[in-house]
Amino acid sequence: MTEKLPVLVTPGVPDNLIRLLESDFTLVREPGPGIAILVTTGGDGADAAAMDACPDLRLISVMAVGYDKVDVAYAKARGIAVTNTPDVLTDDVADLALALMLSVFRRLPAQDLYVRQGRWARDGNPPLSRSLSGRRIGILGLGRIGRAIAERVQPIAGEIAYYARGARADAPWRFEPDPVELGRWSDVMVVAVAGGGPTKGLVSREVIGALGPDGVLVNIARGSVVDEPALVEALVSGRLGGAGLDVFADEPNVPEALLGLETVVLLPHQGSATIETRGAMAKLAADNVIAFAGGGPLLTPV
Ligand code: 8YV
Repeated sequence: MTEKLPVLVTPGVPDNLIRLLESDFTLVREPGPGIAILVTTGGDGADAAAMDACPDLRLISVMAVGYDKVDVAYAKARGIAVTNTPDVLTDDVADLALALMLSVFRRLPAQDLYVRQGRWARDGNPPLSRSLSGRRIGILGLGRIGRAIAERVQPIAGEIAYYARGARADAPWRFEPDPVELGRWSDVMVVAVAGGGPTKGLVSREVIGALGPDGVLVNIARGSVVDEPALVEALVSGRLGGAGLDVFADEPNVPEALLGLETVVLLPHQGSATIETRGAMAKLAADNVIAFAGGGPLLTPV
């Protein structure tokens, strides 16, 4: 009987992915020689030290579309392939971006609490909220997820514009090469760029200021893309009208000053967190491992 290949799995790897691998591979939790495959998540990643702890590493399979916590340059220098799980989560993440826009403008969490606390019967109708329909929507990043968000919001938006590293010839929306100008133009800015060094702090204090007291920021990408201290200051002072945040700079820690703001909707990184999508992500991450072990082409190399 051929010996099962060892696969190093990081602590964040969920049970559904473990179950897909455990019958064909020997899953291990400690690094060491002889381990050619590492399975990780977007949150766990794999840095140079993790790769060096496995001198025989040849594949890193990431169960996430965002691989900003994987040192890809070091992996490539070491001849280690990296795969992620794009496409299978696009719809859920884009759905949640729309849900966050509606939640902030219509104050859905505060309205729900108003009813649950008996205040409707005691105090009458709550304060009016604001319309999302007809607004100017700025999409920061027009990759698969940014494009899916634009397509979802188009039927209700007034106008859509986007920022990207370059204009997209097939995009029917206005291209704005300056994130600050996009912020100035937008009623809502949706952050949809990939995380990592090139986009760190892209939503700067200046961009936040340009969005202004009637502007709303929605972030379903990575906390690292936003100057979080500047965001908190602007929300607390009212210099930014509101925010819908699914990601944060130091998850699971959320700035204390945000917890009491009714202008902010806070989610615990739920973009892809549905039974259906996490199942599809786990299968794709496992299929990359199985393809590698079988000597075949990888399904989704980065
Ligand atoms: C992951 C995500 O679940 O795919 C991504 O990039 O952000 C989520 O789908 C998250 O990275 C947790 O590992």
